[in-house]
Amino acid sequence: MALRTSPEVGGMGHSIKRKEDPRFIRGKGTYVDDVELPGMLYLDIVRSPHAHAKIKTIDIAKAMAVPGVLAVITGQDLAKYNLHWMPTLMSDTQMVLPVEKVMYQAQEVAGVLATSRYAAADGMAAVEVEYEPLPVVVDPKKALLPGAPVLRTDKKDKKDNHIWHWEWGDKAATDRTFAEAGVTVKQDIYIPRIHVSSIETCGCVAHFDKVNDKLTVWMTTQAPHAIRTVFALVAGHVGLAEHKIRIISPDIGGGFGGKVPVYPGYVIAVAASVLTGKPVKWIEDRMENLQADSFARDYHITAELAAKKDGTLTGLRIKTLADHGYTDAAANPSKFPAGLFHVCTGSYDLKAAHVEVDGVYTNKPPGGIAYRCSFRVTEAVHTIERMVDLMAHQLGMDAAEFRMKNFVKPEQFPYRSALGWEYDSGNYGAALQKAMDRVGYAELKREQAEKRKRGELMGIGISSFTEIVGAGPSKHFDILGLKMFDSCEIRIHPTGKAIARFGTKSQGQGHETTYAQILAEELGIPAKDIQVEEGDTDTAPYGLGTYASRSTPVAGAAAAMAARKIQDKARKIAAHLLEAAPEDLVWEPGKFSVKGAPDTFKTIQDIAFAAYTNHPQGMEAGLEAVSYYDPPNLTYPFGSYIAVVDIDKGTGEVKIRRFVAVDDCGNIINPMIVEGQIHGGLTMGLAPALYEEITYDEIGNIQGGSFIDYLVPTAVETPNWETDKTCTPSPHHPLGAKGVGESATVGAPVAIANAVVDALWHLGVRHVDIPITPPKIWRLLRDKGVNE
Ligand code: MCN
Ligand code: CUN
Repeated sequence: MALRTSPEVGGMGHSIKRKEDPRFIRGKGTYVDDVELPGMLYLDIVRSPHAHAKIKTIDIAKAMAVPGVLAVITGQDLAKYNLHWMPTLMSDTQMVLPVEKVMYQAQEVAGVLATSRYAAADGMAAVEVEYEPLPVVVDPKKALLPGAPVLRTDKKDKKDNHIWHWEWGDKAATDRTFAEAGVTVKQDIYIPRIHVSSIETCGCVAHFDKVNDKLTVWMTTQAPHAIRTVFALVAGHVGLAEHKIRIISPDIGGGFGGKVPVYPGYVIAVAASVLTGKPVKWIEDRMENLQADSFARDYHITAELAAKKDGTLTGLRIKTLADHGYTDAAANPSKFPAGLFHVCTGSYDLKAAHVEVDGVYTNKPPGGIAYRCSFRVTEAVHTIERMVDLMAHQLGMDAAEFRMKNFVKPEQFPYRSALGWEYDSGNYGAALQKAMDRVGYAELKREQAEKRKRGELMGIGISSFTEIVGAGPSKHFDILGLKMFDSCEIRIHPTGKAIARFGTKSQGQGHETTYAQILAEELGIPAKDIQVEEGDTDTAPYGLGTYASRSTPVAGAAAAMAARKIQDKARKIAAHLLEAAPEDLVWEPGKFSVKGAPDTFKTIQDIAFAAYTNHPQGMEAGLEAVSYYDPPNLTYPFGSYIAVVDIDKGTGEVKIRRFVAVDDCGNIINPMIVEGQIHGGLTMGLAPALYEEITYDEIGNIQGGSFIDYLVPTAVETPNWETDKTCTPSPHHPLGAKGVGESATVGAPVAIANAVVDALWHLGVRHVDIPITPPKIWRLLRDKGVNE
């Protein structure tokens, strides 16, 4: 993309430094825990040691005797106001605090309110709860067997643990592709439970001002407006109306999807503040965050892929069990209980496909949030890229050549996938070719063949993923009925400086910089003169928030549209000032000049001043605009990643020697920020590929509930990422941009998994589930007789 603005203006394409960083790197950010209010109380939470148990008694006497402890809040207390249950984003129900039984280990059992954080913790430890253990259901397959204990006894008519069945696609046509196929492959794939590990845990400060009847909540949320509406809907009956609720998301230390849901802690803090009239702070500790907040993935997939003998792919069939824990609290668009999993035909031109997913209850914390992933696209990409690789190897074809043969071709865009998505634009072959050139693909293949002769284990793995971001068009996308538009409101001040407010909320992505750059591009006002604000529901226009890489596709588009409204008005003011007809003016970023007389012009700053001092009679004063943007389609960024791995035969350790990532997110606003997004995303993709997993033992004890055994990669484990890009603009986005915040996390794990299988294929290995740990590979090698 050619640059249209100077570095001083800093429009699109300039790697200007992040405006928020001077604050962050000096430790001067304001996070929730930095909020201190006079008379503030502290909340700590008693949690269950059992995965499934009746609560017989809760004895608070000893806790109340702890100096500083003011109250212990139980489910019984909340039940008086009918606040002991709350709705989830998927219209299921979730306990705020239990009355009868607990459903997973680390579930909230009671809240302890005290005058200091320490007193709250001591009080928490002194609450005595007597439990009666109940049979625990951990395995979703067993949960569906007849005779399995029914978990949701709160639901009157529920006789099993099945939540929903969902299917999509043409079953008959898909079955036909399999009946007529020359080759088919079938594979069970488990995508394990993982958890985001943001630097900042979740928390809030709730302050109910009894004088003004107004509730203000500073909270770690990615979606402040939606949360305000949910609070109003849930607590309307106790007098909390929406105009009396103000949600403020201050600086956030990483969201990654984990800060989309409403957690019981927030609600208990709000209830405590409403009851006491005092501000109440609740901040999770690291283990609470890891053990009790919503989880991601946990998909048990069986996939089948069909092709002709010549290697032309034809059909895809998938059956999946989705482990949702004890409640379906997934953060998906309402219409799609399995998120956007049905983008699983990926980058390939398939004739037909059919997907089935069944949601299941187990005694685990709620699952189904998207860990840096647009609603299950990671699961979809992992499945199709694993299957395509399997098919290529099965046919004895080169994995890159096989992909090239089956890609949706550039001339097919806009392309309607077998499962009904309309991909906006793409050039998959170009991205893969670039990655192959960069990594030296042919040379690596030769090296691999030689090493194999010597008994060394080396693998090359490809992932040519298609992402789907920017939810979404109101026709299909809503959350609890709220359409997934987003917004931007711009006010230009008389001196030509501006403030712009958005319905999204940055958690580290750099919105203060990149939104200002969009406006600089559209208006020619330097990015440094534009203040960007998000996250305060009293001031920002309504929007659905930041997740699923939707900020650029949706709110970024709103910014462009609002700026164009301003430009329209500015043209009229300029015409008035220049005594010319509006249509005789030419715009270039920052000024209007008279056609044919480029020296006769007015700058946007002149125009802004005139909007308040000398506007045309009959025109309203001021220079501001708002846009609520309903995207006509999603955006489909894509990329090709190539991982080169060496496997240590003695230890089973996988070493990533090279990793080349070619990404395409259309036109780029800030190349440095995009590069940072991809670097971070790749490391977050490495994490589940090799390290991160949460499992449970047979009685529901969490394994991996602390950083001792939940392995988050550090700089030491992280290879040198080699990044590159292609640029295929989105045809429908006003700036030609696509989202990019999650691409790398979506695309990376399966490149590594494919590389490992490639290294072991000649030994008869067809698949390895992630995380690919040394013991897993060591055992495989032992079974194949490679080591002793
Ligand atoms: N960008 C750009 N040009 C493009 C696309 C994006 O310059 N063509 C810039 C954007 O302007 C923005 C950043 O890249 O500054 C990410 O933009 P986008 O892809 O629109 O994603 P969002 O801003 O909506 O961010 C959400 C995405 C998600 S869903 C997760 S999860 C994630 C991610 O961003 N969480 C993050 N990246 C994160 N980065 C940080 N530091 N912290 C998180 O919690
Ligand atoms: Cu999908 S994790 Mo991000 O959508 O906040």
